[in-house]
Amino acid sequence: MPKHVDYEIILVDDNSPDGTWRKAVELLTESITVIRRVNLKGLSTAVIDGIIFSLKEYAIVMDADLQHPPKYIESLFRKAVEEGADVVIGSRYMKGGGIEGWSKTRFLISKGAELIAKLFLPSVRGLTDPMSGFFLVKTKLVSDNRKRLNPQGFKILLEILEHCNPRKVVEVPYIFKPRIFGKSKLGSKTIVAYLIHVLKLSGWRPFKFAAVGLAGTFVNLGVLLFFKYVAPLLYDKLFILGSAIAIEISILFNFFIHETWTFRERRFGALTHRLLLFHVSSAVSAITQYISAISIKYGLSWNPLLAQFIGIIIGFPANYIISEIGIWKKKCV
Ligand SMILES: Nc1nc2c(ncn2[C@@H]2O[C@H](COP(=O)(O)OP(=O)(O)O)[C@@H](O)[C@H]2O)c(=O)[nH]1
Ligand SMILES: [Mg+2]
Repeated sequence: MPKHVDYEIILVDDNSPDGTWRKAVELLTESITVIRRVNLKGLSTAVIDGIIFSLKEYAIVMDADLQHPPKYIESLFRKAVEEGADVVIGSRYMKGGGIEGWSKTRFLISKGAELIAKLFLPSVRGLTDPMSGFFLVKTKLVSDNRKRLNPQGFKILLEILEHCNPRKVVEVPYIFKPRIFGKSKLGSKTIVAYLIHVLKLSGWRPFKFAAVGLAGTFVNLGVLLFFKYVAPLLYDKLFILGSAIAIEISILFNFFIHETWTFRERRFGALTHRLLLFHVSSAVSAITQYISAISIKYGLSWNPLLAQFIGIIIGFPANYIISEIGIWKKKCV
């Protein structure tokens, strides 16, 4: 640490069977604290407990196995002071950063996880390494928002970014060192837990979106049935027009529900702009709905179920991805 900086080291150990806490206690000095937890396990709660224990202004979170080299502590700290940042992330993926000793598979898993986080969580989109475990945070930000945090799994930084509303987040590069002893905890269980964690952080938005899409399909069918019995002209002679109207009504219905429910806190910019883009994003679904309506009506060689199926397989992801990253892409504050 730079000489003038007042610091402490807090080690949070969950009663490791190898006796880590006992070894650490032997090293105790005034600036070292060892927290031994016997009833709780898990990296994320350990990180939060360590941060909240400290009365200092900033906390730097780092792995205990030196894969996060201590030599970068100074650059994290300096950046926080210079930029007045609430969070400074040690990034492996920005210029100057890197990873030593990872297999291709491990790299791909990490990148895939990052992509998923960026699709579902707008607060992490501008960052190069939101999955980092090496970061600085203002301790007050975490203690003030402790109730909103649901620390599970390994990715506590995502939780802090999404729930603590940091005003300024910046990154500095670092090189992640290879693991020397033992085995990584990363396995299929960790990956599934991660996916559930990100979905939860997103407020289960993809499921809400799918539910609205399903409701929209029923609206479409409902309008067609309405025409059949109440305005038969639009069903018999002018079916193409009738079907187009039914599709437009279902698009408007979906848009309205997304505006007021699915993406309620993300109505950023002009409504007309969002509405126009939503029509574009619905194009694939709309075309397949149109084909299936026509094939039901005229009994064409097109199987209406097949048309609907294609609509769901291609149309839904297109509709959803454009909505997430193009239409309701920002929280409006
Ligand atoms: N207190 C606590 N620390 C943990 C727990 N699981 C992992 N850690 C720490 O988290 C850091 C990262 O874990 P590690 O297995 O090295 O992950 P990897 O480097 O990404 O494979 C290490 O320093 C561990 O000591 C836990 O359940 N409790
Ligand atoms: Mg490690």
